[in-house]
Amino acid sequence: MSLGMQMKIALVTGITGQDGTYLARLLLGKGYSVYGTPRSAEGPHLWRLRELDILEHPRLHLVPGGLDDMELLRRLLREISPDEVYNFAATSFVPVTPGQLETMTSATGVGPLRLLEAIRETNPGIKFFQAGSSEMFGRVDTAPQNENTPFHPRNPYGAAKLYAYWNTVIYRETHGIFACNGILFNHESPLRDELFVTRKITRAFAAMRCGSDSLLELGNLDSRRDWGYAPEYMEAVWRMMQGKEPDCYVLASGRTSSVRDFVELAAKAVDMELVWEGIGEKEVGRDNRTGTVRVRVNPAFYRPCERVELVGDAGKAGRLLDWKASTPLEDICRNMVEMDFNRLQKSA
Ligand code: NDP
Ligand code: GDR
Repeated sequence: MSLGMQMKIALVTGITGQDGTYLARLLLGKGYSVYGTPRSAEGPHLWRLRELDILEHPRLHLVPGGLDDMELLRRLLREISPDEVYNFAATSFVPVTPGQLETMTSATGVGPLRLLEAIRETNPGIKFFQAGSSEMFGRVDTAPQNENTPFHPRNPYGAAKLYAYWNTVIYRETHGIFACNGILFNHESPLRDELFVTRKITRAFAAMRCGSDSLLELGNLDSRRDWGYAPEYMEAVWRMMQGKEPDCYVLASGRTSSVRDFVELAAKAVDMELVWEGIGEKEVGRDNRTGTVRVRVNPAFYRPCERVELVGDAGKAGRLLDWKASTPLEDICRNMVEMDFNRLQKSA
């Protein structure tokens, strides 16, 4: 950093998650002081920060706290005095059980509103980023989807994200806050939680490569997603916050693949050729060389009202942020399998 240039300060909520960790690394690399609010300052959920080797970084500060305490948020903003706030904290797994409804709504929906209000009260000059989702589009009539596509969420998670999206717009238009919405399509990486389908798959195939005879059980194999690479999406998020005007951007790869395609890529990454047999709930994936069944369908993982196809048009991010998703899905998948393989080797 050149002399005389002031070091920027960022607050990242959800810093222990996939995106929070990659964004923290990116910001530290740019000379920021980064504050994160993990729900607790110790424990196994710090593994991502450890794996990227930034947990002990002298400019990374972890201040325990959630998004449900307004007083804490006000105090944090006053004490940290950030230039930029990035909100990634959320219950991010879409199928929410009845017991999680209140927590999900509070973290994913109301949390961002609390943050915006705390910003307005303490210093409306603080910039704000909200991590919105393609799940806000839900049922669509047109493809690909862009910033002008109407929203029609199909699950409470999508509705909670939409509530946060509108509050971000409201605080921008009504209170003049530099508040940006990202509409993020799926983005994956070796830091993805194992609940999500890509990591569930790469971990299973890495284990098979280590000699495990486990069977991978999945829901709808024909479900399609627009899958990109998480670190690239964080670069776009940062660029949004450096723009002249606050705005809303779709971040997407513009291509879709099925869960079945992703399984085949993971199998290929461990030099296995899978052959599919049977249909519907009876479908299985067999290792062509040994004849062993490696994948089978389990309806317990089916989702209600699954959208047929969401695919994003990131043309605006291309034009205004000079950004595009460029890592091929095959490379993302191979990278994830290899990291899972290395982790398993290490822990053995
Ligand atoms: P992760 O699930 O990996 O991370 C979520 C983060 O939120 C974790 O740090 C978690 O903390 C925190 N969190 C969870 N519940 C709460 C709560 N009740 N109160 C406070 N913090 C909480 O998600 P990603 O990194 O993948 O996603 C980041 C954000 O982007 C999320 O808001 C997600 O909804 C959104 N998004 C993600 C997409 C993707 O494809 N990855 C696509 C579109 C949107 P802890 O470690 O304590 O559990
Ligand atoms: P998604 O991600 O719901 O798109 O949300 P997930 O990886 O959970 O599901 C993707 C697709 O795979 C199908 N699927 C399975 N999914 C899981 N988790 N487990 C399975 O066994 C399985 N079998 C098939 C699902 O039906 C679905 O179609 C992610 C999250 O990061 C959200 O926070 C974010 O908002 C959206 O992406 C965009």
